[in-house]
Amino acid sequence: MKLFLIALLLVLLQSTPVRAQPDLIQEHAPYGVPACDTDNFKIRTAYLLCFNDVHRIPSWTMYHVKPDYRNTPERKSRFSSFRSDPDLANEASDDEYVGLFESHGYARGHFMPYGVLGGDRDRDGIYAHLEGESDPDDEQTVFEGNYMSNIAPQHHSGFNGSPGLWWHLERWVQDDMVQNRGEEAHIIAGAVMGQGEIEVVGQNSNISVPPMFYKIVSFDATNDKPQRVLAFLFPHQQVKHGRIQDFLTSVNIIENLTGLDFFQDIGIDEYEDSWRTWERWFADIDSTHTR
Ligand SMILES: [Ca+2]
Ligand SMILES: [Ca+2]
Repeated sequence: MKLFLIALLLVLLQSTPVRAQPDLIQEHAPYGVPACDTDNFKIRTAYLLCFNDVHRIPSWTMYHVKPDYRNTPERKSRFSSFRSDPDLANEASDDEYVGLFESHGYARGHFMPYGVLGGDRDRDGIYAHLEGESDPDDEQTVFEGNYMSNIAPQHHSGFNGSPGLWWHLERWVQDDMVQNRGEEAHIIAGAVMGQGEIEVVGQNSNISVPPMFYKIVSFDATNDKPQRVLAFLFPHQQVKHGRIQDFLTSVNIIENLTGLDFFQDIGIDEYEDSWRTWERWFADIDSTHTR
């Protein structure tokens, strides 16, 4: 018995520490988690997911962005393939998106973006790499970001791809603010489904196309700046018309449209138009993504 316990202890000491789920919730959603059915709520290393099994797309994802997470492996071969989600049954398959680009101009749009799936998340000094030594745990973190449950149809030319609004906002956050300026952010990326008729696509016409998307970006307080929250609400555009900051609104309006309650655990002014925050803290920052 004693030998068995010693052997067990040795095995435990050697195995890679897996981060506990409460730690991941605290990392990705320090201001509170909006409501989600238990079966559709998934905790991943790089993000939290609330999946919508009726529409077969995410309702929302929440994720922390910091400079180390920009160290994503090159998006090729095993890192570029979309994967089915082993923890959900009703997400769309990669095959169901085949032909949608040609027929509708729809890409497979990540909610939690590929560009911030990297990093040495288990702090063992090894990263996920396409070639050479590669950390299997950090690889798994990237694979989870490519699960089809993190994907919805998005217009490629005006929205998901360059120079679309979704693309510009992702790049502005991850390149200009996080990578170049060293900021950290907590982001909620989600879909607004609305009350009217919703476009459906796919061989069985059962993948919904959201009419609007939102992103609430909360930059963490720094030595000389307070927490700064920006709430973006984007119509799902076929052609980009307007700059990302032209689509700022209040957190409250997004709560109203989605029925969700964000920032439950802190007192921020959810009624304030986040354009004011933009003017005060971001308008002077020169960026190709805000022109
Ligand atoms: Ca590692
Ligand atoms: Ca709230």
